[in-house]
Amino acid sequence: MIKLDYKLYYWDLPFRGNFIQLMLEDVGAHYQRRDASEIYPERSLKIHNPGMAPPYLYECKTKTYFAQMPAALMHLGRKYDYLPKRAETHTLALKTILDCNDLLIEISNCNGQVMWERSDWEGFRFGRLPDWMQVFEKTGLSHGLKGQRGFLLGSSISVADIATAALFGTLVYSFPQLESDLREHAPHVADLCQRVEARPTIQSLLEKQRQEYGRGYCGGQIERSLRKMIG
Ligand SMILES: N[C@@H](CCC(=O)N[C@@H](CS)C(=O)NCC(=O)O)C(=O)O
Repeated sequence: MIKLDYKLYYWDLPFRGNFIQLMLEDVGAHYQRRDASEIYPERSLKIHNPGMAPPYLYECKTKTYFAQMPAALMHLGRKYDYLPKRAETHTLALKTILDCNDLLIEISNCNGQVMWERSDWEGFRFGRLPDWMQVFEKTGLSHGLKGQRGFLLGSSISVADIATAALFGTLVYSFPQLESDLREHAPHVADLCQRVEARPTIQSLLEKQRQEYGRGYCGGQIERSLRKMIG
């Protein structure tokens, strides 16, 4: 029997869980995906290193849990050498993951606390969303993305590329109407997401997931509200 390296606790949806899962796939870790309800909410305060909400990453060797998606991804980045070496780009890797998480909060209207209204959605889609896309595009262009080559922060893959693909690759798969927005405002990032999604283990995971979850994104009423706006 293969010894497990990690367990990832999340829901049957890509949203925040895929940031960690794409990374686990790309580094070839042995892991299981488990339902978030095994921890959340009853055990959230009882685990070692308690955390408020899924995703939770459990590291088998150290019997340690990590909540907060950016923290879990940085932990894996350090362990598997997926962090840029220079101080600036190392910090930008964390900044990119935090940008992704901010954008998830914005898209889901504060993790689903408020449903989208038409005027707010249009302000977001035609204002902040293009600005966010350009933040990633400009970061890539000044650090390593070129034509069909390169990565967001240099010549080798880092956690920033995994996070960028988990963000925009998932978004445009779940909402194909947003693909032209990404192409218009961040063409190199759109290509980068395709290249990351085509990496062999990531590709086979995504094929399986997409058969299983369809175009599901963050679930619940907030996904219905998003679909009403975009559709
Ligand atoms: N900042 C946290 C946010 C976690 C979060 O909002 N998780 C969602 C699923 S993506 C959830 O289940 N929230 C329930 C809650 O906050 O009680 C992270 O980045 O991991």
